[in-house]
Amino acid sequence: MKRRQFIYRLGVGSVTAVAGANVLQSCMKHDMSPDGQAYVSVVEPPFSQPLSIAKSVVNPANYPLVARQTLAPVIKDKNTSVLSFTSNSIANPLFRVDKGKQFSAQYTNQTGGKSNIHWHGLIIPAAMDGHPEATIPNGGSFQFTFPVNQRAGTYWYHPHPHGATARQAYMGLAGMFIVQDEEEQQLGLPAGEYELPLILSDKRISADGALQYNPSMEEVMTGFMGETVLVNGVAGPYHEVAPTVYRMRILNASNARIYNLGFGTGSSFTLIGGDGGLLDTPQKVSQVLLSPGERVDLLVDFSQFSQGKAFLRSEPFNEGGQAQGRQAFNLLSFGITKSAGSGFNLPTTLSTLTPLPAATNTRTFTLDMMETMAGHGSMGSMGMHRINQKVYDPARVDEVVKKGDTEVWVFDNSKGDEPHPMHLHGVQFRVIGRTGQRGVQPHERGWKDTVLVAPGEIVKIQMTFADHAGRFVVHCHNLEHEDDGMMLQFEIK
Ligand SMILES: [Cu+2]
Repeated sequence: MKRRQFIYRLGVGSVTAVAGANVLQSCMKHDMSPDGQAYVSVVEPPFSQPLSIAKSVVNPANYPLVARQTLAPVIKDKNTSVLSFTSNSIANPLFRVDKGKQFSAQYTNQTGGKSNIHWHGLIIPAAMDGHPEATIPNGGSFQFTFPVNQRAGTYWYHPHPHGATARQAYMGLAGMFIVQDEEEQQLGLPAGEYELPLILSDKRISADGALQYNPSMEEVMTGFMGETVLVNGVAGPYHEVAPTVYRMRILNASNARIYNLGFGTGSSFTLIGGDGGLLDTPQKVSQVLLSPGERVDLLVDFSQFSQGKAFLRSEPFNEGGQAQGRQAFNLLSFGITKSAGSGFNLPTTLSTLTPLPAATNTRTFTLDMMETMAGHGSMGSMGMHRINQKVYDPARVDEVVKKGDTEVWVFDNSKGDEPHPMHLHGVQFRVIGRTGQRGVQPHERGWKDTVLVAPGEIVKIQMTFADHAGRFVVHCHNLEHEDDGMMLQFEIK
């Protein structure tokens, strides 16, 4: 069902409940573009704040991970009330764990509500995964302990309590989790000051510096976007570099905003990894589309820019439905002011991608808005976003998968008009097909845990459920869609 049809049905009087009237009012108050879409344009701040790089915590043991309320200097000369794992900052700890090591953290919840942590992309036991029902009450603690036994890659962590994930992640609770292994270390990729972990998230910030999170019903449909894009928790960051090759690990930790990343007209960069680590071979590109939850690992050579400056940017794109992709904007300013360090020679081969066994089962997941208003008494928790016409129900297991089986899962968004970045817990998958013009993208050649299914597309993924039995979830990583119930449970048995 198309969104405009949906709004129309609301408007013609099918909604009579009081809550529905309020919802409709908030809908009408919201600024809509001429085609009826909610879109929040990005406003570029002056790029004058130093880029903050999170401090690495290597192979942590019993790391005290306290999710708390604190004040952070998100925009210049203002203190913003945020949720964070760090005092007075939303630059959260960057965990670096060697493959084969045990990770442990003593988590304490001081958020004010129930919360937990999902270790996005990590293949760990179900009890450690941060299932949406496995929450810790405010004031409570939980010992996260799990072995890290997967290939090197850029993973991340964020809260996952059903219904509050979007607000808690938006308020600042997200960090990067890097797995390192020998295969990757042998490549001698740029490291130290030549490696930049970058977390992108957009916020709505009022003049007094307060973070706003108050999605209207229209924004539950599109996802909540802010006018200010933060990089590592700072608006308008500036960083000095040398005219040489840098490695950037970029995480889109935004609730709903998609970025079409690049460095401007005529420039190029090299993709070396995606969600689940290194690609097989380097991919030279000029843009990469990164939806919420996805990561990309790239090399950029600053010697290609002759003006002594460059920007990490987002370019216009067509895969965001009608609601986004119109605007180009800068994210991070680079001054190419330092003297060049040693050069870096890119290898022709990065990694070997083990082929998957043949699939023995195919499941199709149809992504759509609700088909009918019937049966929805409560407009406040109506769950408009559906997978196979179902809204998330913690009491219901939607799919049962046999441990060790290889399956193809099909995400069918052919009738939808919203982009849905689909994420599976508990496994890494391969993208084996996408209908339409785009096909499988260069950054999707390797292992993935989140894949953008744009409006009109059908995307096929394949994976082996090899590692851990238990209950996991598959959901949209547009966090407003997720909290709205666009999530199903699967059990590996
Ligand atoms: Cu979605």
